This record gives sequence, C-alpha cells and structure tokens, in this order.
Amino acid sequence: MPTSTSIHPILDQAPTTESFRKATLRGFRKDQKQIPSKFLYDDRGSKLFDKICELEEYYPTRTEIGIMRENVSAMAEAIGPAARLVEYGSGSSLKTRILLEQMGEDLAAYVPVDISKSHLLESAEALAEDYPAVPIQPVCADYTTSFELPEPPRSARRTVGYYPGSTIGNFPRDQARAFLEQIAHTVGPEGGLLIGVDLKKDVDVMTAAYDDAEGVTAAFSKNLLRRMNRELDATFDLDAFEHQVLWNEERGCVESHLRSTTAQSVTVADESFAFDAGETIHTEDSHKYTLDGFASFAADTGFEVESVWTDDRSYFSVQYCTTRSDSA
Ligand code: AVJ
Repeated sequence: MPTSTSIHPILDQAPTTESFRKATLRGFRKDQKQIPSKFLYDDRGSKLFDKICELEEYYPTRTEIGIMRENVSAMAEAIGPAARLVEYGSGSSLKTRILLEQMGEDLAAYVPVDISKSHLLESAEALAEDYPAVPIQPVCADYTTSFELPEPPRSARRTVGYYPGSTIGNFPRDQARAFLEQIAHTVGPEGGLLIGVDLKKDVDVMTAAYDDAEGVTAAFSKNLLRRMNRELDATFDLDAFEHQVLWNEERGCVESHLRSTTAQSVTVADESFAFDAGETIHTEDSHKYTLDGFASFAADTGFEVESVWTDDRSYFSVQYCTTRSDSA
C-alpha cells in the first residue's frame, strides 16, 4: 500500500488486552453485567459498524449525511479559515469527506482520532490520496482519555472538534457532560465543536435502528463474545446468547443487551460467571436528546450552541458550538 508523505507518524494508544480484561471482569461482577461499549470496536466490530450505517433501519447515518451535504457551506463558514479539525472516533471518516471537499486547503490540519489502528490508517491513507493539500495527523487513541494532539504542521487559527454520528449518545448524561468539558478544554478559548446529535422520536423508529432485520447489529454486538473468547480465553457459546434492544424512557436511551437464552456458566480469564436464563450483559446505550435539552446540556460544559441544522423530519441534528474567548 502506498504511504502518502502527508501522513504523519501514527501514535498508538489502542487499548490493551489487559484493559479489556480488567473492564470485563469489573463489569461482570456487577448485578447488571456490563461491558463498556468502546470494546465493540475492534477491527471486525468497526467493519460491522460500517455495515450498520448502510442498513435501511439505521436512519442516523444517512440523515446526518443529508444534513451535512445540504448545509456544508454554512458549516464551513461557522468554522472559519485555517482551522485545525480534530475528529473524535473517526472510523472511516465518511462524513469528514463532505467537510474536506468544502474546506480542503483551508484547513490547517485534519487530526483523525480512533481506537482501531488499522481502520484509522486505512482511512487516513485514502484521505491523503484524495485530499493531498490537507495535512493529516492520525492519532490512535481512546479519545475518552486525555491524549496529546500532535504539533500542527502549519499554524492554526483555532481548533475545532468534530464529533459526528451521535456518538455522544453512547455516554450516560454525566459522562457526556464530562467529555464535552474535555473537548472544550482541548479546543481552548474561541474553539469550536461540530457535533451530530440524534433526537428523540417515535420509539419504534428508534429501537428498529438497533435491531435490524438482517441481523447485522446482532452480529456487531455478539462480536464482543467472540472477542472475549479470543482475547480473554472465554468460553462463550455464541448461539446461547441473543441480541436484545429496549427503549429506556427514564434515561432517554436505547439499550442494547446480550441475553443468555439458558442458565449457563461461562469462564472468562480464569474466572467463572453464572448466567440465569434471560439474564443480560448490557453492551451499549444510545442516548437521544431534544434540541432544548442539548442546548442547556452544552451550556453546562463551557460550550454555547451557535447553529443547529436538522432534516425535515427532525430525526437528527448537526450543531455548531463554540467556547468563549475567556474559557479555560
Ligand atoms: C456509534 C454510538 C452512534 O449508538 O447509534 C449503532 C452505535 N450500535 N448500532 C449508535 C451503534 C448499534 C452508534 N453510535
């Protein structure tokens, strides 16, 4: 594979097997067994997630792309010239292409940050080929922990976070708040954040998005069992668990679970865990917001919502938030 010279040396902070083991054992000792959703995204999980984005039922991706296409010039104007764009959880950077198409040479740098190293490198190389004028500085990191931004190759007027996909929805409200605070700190005073936020709507529409007829989402979530078998010497029978989805009204999120279909005992990293029939492992939350709810939420974190773009059904929103000139 040709390596473009505009790709800067990659930093690798991908989570170790040890951190996966620790998080899994800690999560399995709780009453409601759980695994942090970031572990869904190993190489295979990231590829399955790309397939999810193309599913009929999964409205967020295509709705967000439509919003981006329709409003990209207003977005570029809001971001302004010579910005450094830092994408949190870049994956295959599909939506970013819309921004790069519009802003291209005007960007000081594009910094994709992702936990999956191969995914990150592949897409960084493809981008470098298609946008040779944009310096690309991939960072392999768990973006929820603090990581260092590489020195920009040309001076940037401001740093703008890009956090599409409503990935903010994976966090419970209090962690989402802490994360936005972290971004506000990273981008500094007069910084920006372009963020995709999924909105509350008809419950059936929301739950179907996480329980597609083809079973791609089920395979995505069961990939965690495979990963535990492979990396943690676990003994999961993939056929003895099923993917389960429910809307939690009180928390305002779609919950994904892996449900044990029988009573069984499973070994994970030399520790044995009993499952009752019907007992679940909580694997992911997808929180949904109202526009007002998100605005007041953002205001708690040092950001102010400056512009909101949505689709005609108000399924999804892309919002541009800024930090004040005197922010920490
Ligand atoms: C990547 C967190 C935005 O919650 O909609 C999609 C992940 N999981 N289908 C979402 C996901 C199952 C997705 N996010």
